[in-house]
Amino acid sequence: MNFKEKLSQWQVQVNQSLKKCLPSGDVHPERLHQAIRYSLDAGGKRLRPILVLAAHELFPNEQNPMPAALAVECIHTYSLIHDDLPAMDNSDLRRGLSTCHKAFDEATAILAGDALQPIAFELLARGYRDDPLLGMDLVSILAQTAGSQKLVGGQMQDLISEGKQPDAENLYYIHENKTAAMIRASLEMGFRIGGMGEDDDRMSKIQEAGTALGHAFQAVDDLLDVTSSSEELGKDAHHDSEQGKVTWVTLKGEHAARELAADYTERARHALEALGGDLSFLLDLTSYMLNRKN
Ligand code: GRG
Repeated sequence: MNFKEKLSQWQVQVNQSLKKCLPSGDVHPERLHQAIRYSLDAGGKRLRPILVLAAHELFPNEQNPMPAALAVECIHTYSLIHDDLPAMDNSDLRRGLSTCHKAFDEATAILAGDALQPIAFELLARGYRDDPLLGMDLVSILAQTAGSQKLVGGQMQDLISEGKQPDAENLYYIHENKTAAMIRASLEMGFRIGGMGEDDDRMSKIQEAGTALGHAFQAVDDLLDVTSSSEELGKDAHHDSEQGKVTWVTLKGEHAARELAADYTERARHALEALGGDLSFLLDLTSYMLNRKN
C-alpha cells in the first residue's frame, strides 16, 4: 500500500471508530450530541490520530492504539470548537462548514467542547483497562498536554498577545504549547502503546521529532493563512492578520517562514531516522504535512 492509500485507510478507520464510540445525535440531550457529532463528522485531516497509529506501528505490539487515537482527536476537536468562539478567535468557518457556535449557538458549542474532554479520558480508561499502568500513563500525557501549561496555556498566551509588539520568544512559546505539544503527545502516546516507553533514548528522539513537526506544522499554518482562500482552507483565511496576531509571516516574512517550515521538517526527519523501525510512512507524513494545502 502506498502512502496516500494508507493515509486514507487510516482516516476512514478513525472516522468509523469515532462514529461507533460516541453517542449518536438521537441520545438525550439530542442537541448537545448533535453538536458534538457535527464538529467531529465535519472531518478534518485526522493528523493527530494518524500520528498515534503511525508511531505505534514503528514497533507494533498486540495493544490497540485506536482508543488513544480517538482520545487525541476528541481533545483536538474540542480545542477547535472553543477556539472558534466569539470570545476567542471568532471564526465562522471550520472544516469546510459553519463553526459549531454558528450552526448551533454559543452555549451549545461551549458545552460540546466541554463534553469532548471527559469523553477523551473515558476512551483511555476504557480502552486500556487490561493494562492499567499504560492507561494511567496515557491519561497523564494527554491531561498534561491539554492543560494549563500546554494547550490551554498556549491559547491564553496567544489571546493576550494579540496586537502586541512582535516577539520571537513569545511566538515560540505560543506555538510550542498551542500546537506542538499535541503533535508531540500523539507520537509519544503511540510509541508508549507500542511498549517503547522504557526506552529513554528512543523516547527522547520521538519527542524531539514531535516538537519539530509541531513547529513546522504551525509555520505552514501561518503561511496558508496568507496564501490560501477560505474555500481552499475550509476555515477563515487571512484571519491572523485581521486578529492582529503575530505569526512567523508577520514577524519574518513569507520566505523566512517557508524556510523555517522546511528546516523544522528536516529536524523532525533527522530525529525520526534515529529511531529505527519501518519509517517510510512517518517520513512521507512529514512531507505531506509540509506540503499540505489546508
Ligand atoms: C481553545 C484550549 C483551546 C485551544 C485552541 C487548536 C487551537 C488551540 C487553536 C486553533 C487555531 C490554530 C490555527 C491553531 C494552531 C494550528 C492548528 C491546531 C490548526 C488546526 O489543526 P488541523 O489543521 O485541523 O490539523 P483539522 O481540521 O484538519 O483537524
